[in-house]
Amino acid sequence: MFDKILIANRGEIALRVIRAAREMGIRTVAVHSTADADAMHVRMADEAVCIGPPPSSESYLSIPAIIAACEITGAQAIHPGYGFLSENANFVQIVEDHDITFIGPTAQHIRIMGDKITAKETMKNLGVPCVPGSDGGVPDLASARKVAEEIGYPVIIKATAGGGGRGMKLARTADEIDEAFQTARSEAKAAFGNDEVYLEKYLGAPRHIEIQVFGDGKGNAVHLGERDCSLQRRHQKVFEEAPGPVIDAETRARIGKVCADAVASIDYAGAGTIEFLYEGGEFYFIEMNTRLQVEHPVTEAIFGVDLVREQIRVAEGLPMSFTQSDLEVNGHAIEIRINAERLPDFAPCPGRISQYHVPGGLGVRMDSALYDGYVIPPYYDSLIGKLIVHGRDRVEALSRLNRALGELIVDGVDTTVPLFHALLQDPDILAGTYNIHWLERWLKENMG
Ligand code: MV4
Repeated sequence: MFDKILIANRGEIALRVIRAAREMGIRTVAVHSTADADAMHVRMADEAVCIGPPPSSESYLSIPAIIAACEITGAQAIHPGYGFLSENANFVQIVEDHDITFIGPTAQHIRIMGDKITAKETMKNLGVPCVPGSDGGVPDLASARKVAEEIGYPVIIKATAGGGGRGMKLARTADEIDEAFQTARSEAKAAFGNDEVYLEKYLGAPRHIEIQVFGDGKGNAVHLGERDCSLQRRHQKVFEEAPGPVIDAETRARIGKVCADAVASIDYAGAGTIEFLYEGGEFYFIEMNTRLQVEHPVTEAIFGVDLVREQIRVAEGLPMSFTQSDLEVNGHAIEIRINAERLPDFAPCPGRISQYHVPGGLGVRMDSALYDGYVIPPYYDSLIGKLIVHGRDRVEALSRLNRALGELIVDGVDTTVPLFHALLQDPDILAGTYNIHWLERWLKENMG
């Protein structure tokens, strides 16, 4: 059993991990940059270690500084949260070489899923349905043309080292393939130092549906249904919900089992998310994330589980505290991401919080590291809070969200809260009839 863990992160996710650890009787070590000396995660942890100057590259991404903080405090394990070092296989390797436990999957699993071609090949071999496309990498223009003709236009060219929307190029017709291929290659080389690309059929109007999986690292795994995260702006999620408005119980059980069986068969450990595009009633695998995700609370709400607690248990070598048959969907949950950004352009808006009031009541959860007088530093991402609501059904969740938003006060900086007041008036949001392009179009028409 761990008696002390270090959290290699900041903000709301650091608090999320501290809370789970404390409920398990585990002491916590916060790490922070000099810009975060007054941050809530530093105050809430049992101990704190300053690991460097404000830029992430010299603090939250500094592997030597984080390992040293572990050694100094005697922390036996590291929880990486999301972002930063959470999907860095080299970091995991170094952590393990220092006899520290990484709370998450193995370096090898992170490496496999980090290379998008290898991830897709692995998933395909495990029976997960994938987007039609090239078998592996596309080495040259002649191959790109050939594959595109075979699968039919439009096609999308993606960098194997990309992911999350980085390094993609669309070719609508054969006229566009040469330029798309060359640009994709050279941009991939510049951005990732790896010019390997692959090709897929371009799906025109899918939804983004992701399946939450969880493994014990010993061949057992479960799924915790899906989240619909189609509402995105520039590949940043804005609004997420579970269950998906268009996924029924039978579909959930079927794709969920495919995903759980796949990760069980590779002895996957901890939380994972298998991302799909969903169009015409079919699932098409695109990527797997090997971390706890920002939007995990909607899954926690409808299944009544604590995913961070389970991550820590599995890292300790314990079994998960539930099996598939224990897991049943209860109601509907929605999360909105509140960013310190100025509308309509979403420009980051750091500064001092002059007044902060958190909504409460039945079915309301606010995950945030804000407090009255807190100064949001300009160095990190602009997520300042997640408001999560849970209701018996989608209609109740939506009215609860509307009610909770009315109670929320975040003064002193501009936030994306007004966007959600507006979205909650929209018939498509109320009906759940949206896809991955809906939000960008809505923003152009309503805030453009
Ligand atoms: C696609 C696609 C259409 N067809 N792949 C963007 C993020 C990355 N995870 C995958 N992405 C896409 N891949 C095929 N074959 C459209 C997107 C896409 C997208 C996906 C999910 C959520 C929002 C999106 C916005 C634009 C494009």
